[in-house]
Amino acid sequence: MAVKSAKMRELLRLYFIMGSANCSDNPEEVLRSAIKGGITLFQFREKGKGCFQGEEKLHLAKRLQSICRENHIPFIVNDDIELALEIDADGVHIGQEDEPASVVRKKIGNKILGVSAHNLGEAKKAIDEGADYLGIGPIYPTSTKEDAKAVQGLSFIRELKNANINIPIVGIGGITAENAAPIIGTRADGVSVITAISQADSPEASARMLYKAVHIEGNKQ
Ligand code: 3NM
Repeated sequence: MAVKSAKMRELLRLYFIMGSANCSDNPEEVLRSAIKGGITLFQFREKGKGCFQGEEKLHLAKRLQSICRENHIPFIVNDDIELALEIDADGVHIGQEDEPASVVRKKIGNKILGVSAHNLGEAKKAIDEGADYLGIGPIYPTSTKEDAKAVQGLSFIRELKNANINIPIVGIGGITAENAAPIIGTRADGVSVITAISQADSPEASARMLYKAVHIEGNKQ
């Protein structure tokens, strides 16, 4: 673990994930707008149809990273450890198909390490191998991730809590301001969102509504 859990929990509150394929508008404008609306963490996830590769990907990453830096929002890179190291990102997020978390932890030192987990075995392994937080999903149906697993609702978050697993966790998949509250109600630390912000007419307004939804629910606890 590289970050104190309390700090990690705060950062996970409203975690915006995006790459060029998720935006109909200019990604830099979308990110600036989302930051104004209150996102707490950002992940660069350059995947999907027509996504950038090589130099183009590197340039977009650097532009988005500098917007995050200006606004003190930590910048996480999805999957691409080499890119994260090259631009000195604040962390990486990996799935189960990527290199083992233990190998990634060695490569990135004390940067933030997030791991997607879908069952107790994967969760325990990720924790043992040095994850700072777990991504849990898909909570609701999503069409953003082509190879998403079956929708799990809140059942796996409850299972983790019942097993006394207390690593910071964030829900993902089909989350909007309307359906975010139950996830926080299950004591997840936050929500991660692509479409509800990246495709909104106003990313700022959408982020603000999500921020309110998670805070109102969080304050009840
Ligand atoms: N990971 P949206 S679901 C990137 O289940 C990702 O691990 C998932 O996008 C998982 O907010 C997902 O548009 C897509 O539904 C989330």
